Amino acid sequence: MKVYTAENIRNIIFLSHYGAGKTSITETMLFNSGSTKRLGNVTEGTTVSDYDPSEVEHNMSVGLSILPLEWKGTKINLLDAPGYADFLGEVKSAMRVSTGSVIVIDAISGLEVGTEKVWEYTELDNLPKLIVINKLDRENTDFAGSVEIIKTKFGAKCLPVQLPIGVGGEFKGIIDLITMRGFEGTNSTEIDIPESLLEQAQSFREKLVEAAVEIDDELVERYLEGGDISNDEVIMAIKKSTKSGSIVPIFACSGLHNCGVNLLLNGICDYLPSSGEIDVLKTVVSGSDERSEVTPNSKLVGFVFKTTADQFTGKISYLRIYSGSINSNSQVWNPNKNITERIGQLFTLFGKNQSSVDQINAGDIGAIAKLSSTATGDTLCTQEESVVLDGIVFPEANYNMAVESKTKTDLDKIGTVLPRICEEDPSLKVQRNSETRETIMSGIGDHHLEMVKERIQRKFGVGVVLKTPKIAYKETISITTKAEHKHKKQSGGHGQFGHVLLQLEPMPRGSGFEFVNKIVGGAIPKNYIPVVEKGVTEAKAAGVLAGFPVDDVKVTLYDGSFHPVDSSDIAFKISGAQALKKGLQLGQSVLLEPVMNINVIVPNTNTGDIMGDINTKRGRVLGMEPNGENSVIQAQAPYSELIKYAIDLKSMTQGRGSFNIEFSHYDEVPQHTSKKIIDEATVEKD
Ligand SMILES: Nc1nc2c(ncn2[C@@H]2O[C@H](COP(=O)(O)OP(=O)(O)OP(=O)(O)O)[C@@H](O)[C@H]2O)c(=O)[nH]1
Ligand SMILES: [Mg+2]
Repeated sequence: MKVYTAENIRNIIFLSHYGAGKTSITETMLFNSGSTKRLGNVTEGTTVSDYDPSEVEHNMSVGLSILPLEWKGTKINLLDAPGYADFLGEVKSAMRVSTGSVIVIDAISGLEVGTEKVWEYTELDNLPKLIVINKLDRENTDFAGSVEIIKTKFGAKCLPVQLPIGVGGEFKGIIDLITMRGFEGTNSTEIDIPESLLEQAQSFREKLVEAAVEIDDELVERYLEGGDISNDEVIMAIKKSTKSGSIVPIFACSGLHNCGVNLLLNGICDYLPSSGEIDVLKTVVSGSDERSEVTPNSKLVGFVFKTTADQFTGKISYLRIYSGSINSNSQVWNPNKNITERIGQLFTLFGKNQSSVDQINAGDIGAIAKLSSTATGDTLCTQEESVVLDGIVFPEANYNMAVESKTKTDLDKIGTVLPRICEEDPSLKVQRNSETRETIMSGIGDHHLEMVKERIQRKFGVGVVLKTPKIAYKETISITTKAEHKHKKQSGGHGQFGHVLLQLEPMPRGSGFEFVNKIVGGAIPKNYIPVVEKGVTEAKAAGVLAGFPVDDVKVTLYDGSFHPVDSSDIAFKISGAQALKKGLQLGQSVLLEPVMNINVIVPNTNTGDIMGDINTKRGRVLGMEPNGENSVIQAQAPYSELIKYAIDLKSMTQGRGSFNIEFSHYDEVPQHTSKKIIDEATVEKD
């Protein structure tokens, strides 16, 4: 591929609800542009983009693919991201480096939750966008009807720049509303507009031109005076409006049947900005809080937006260059890590294939092999002009599962594999829970973690099982009590003697466990006191109800006795432990459970259901704040009820809701729930 300057490079992300046809359209684009010689197919698992075995197996995209092609003197890096909500991390990575987006809408399913979501993301990021209504080859599609639905939802700024010729099986071509010409078949052979569609085309064109001229005072004036406006002027006006967000052009196509795809490529070149037109960056100057504007110049500014790792190729960092260029066998500065990175081999990417290159230039996307410390979200630049670009905001990883290796031999490997998997996927977190002694893997949803599990197996040959995480229950007492234990044995020779009296007091939640010595007058010799304490603290690791650790209890050693010959460390340790156990029995032990704070963001129409559901989860709604179309509900609920909340919320809101969660405090488990937990724990122990 020849070398392009930023003005002629477009990084275009394809976005949609899952299954709308992003991969099929991008595959057809690659074929039509001559990038591939064979047209692949999602259902057969033969596309360039869905190359990963998980993608082939499930017939869906899981990871982001970079698919460069050349079209009419422009290099377009197509960024095909997955539509399934669990893989939102990949979408966020790709959006961060895109200059424009194409939102794909399935002509049959129409607007879906995923469509609304990706629309919101592009609005938040001010990312210029086109819409394409896909699958127009399917029976019972209605382009004009779909346009009306889109306008109702997203506003009158969504305007067709095309009309389809024919419906369903008869869908044969496209009318371009700028040139008012028809284009038929795979090769877009130019034809006259069919007579039957002429009036409709004229009416749509009028609306389009009227909206487009708005961006330019001189054009509006001329338009109102009935003057001529050339096609190039209309295109320029639509382009400006698309960049500012005042128009979102709507296209028509069938990705699978290769109809309208070439015109969509033209549209990307005509209406979406290039890297050269959009790359002014607000960045943080390293070492200060100061933000400055960086315009592309000869100094390198690059951004790592994705990292992959496998045991054969090692680590690959996907990089977008904003300014200057990067060369193989050079050194660059990583201001996030404050280190110099050695650049070895550079690549361009094409799905799973990598081709070596010596240089990646401003505006373009490529990859670097084997960087030592650079992670996703880091900037690479020169040390002299060091700037830090904003990182990527990844979605909350709040669906948790405990991860264990399938076999003992894999146990050692898992410790090295999990950090590498996390490096590849910043929307995944792995943490050790010291209380339950489990490794907890947190992701966006169940599919996300299942895919991670598959990847660990396939890439690293390590079998893992995912389990519902254990809850870190605790035990405490409800009343102050006293307990005594005398450990006395006389079995010939040396005997054993230890005798302690303890007072156990309940303490406020969150106080922890305290041991106090109040022995006066040598009832127990000084050297045995630490041993009693040891016995008590060891015994508190497993309470009497169900073996959970004891907390929020103050234990006072206030009396005891000893034997001048038979007393020993072990005898006092046993006495301490046993006295504590008796005290816990007498102190009316209860279970404590972790309670979480959650903030749930849901559409206003869902708030009633969500609050009702929180109540059934033994939760408490603390407040609700409306925020536009959504509301934020603040609540508290026991963690045990929230383990699958990511999935519950998804089904209650059809995927529109989101939430964050954090530990708040421990609280007493109600009687009936407590009995269930104790029974289960006893069964597990047996
Ligand atoms: N009839 C028809 N089917 C299509 C068209 N485009 C895609 N499909 C089918 O729709 C299904 C999903 O297509 P994909 O291209 O995988 O959609 P996607 O948006 O990439 O899906 P995700 O990556 O999972 O979000 C596949 O079975 C395709 O064959 C089209 O234009 N017409
Ligand atoms: Mg796909």
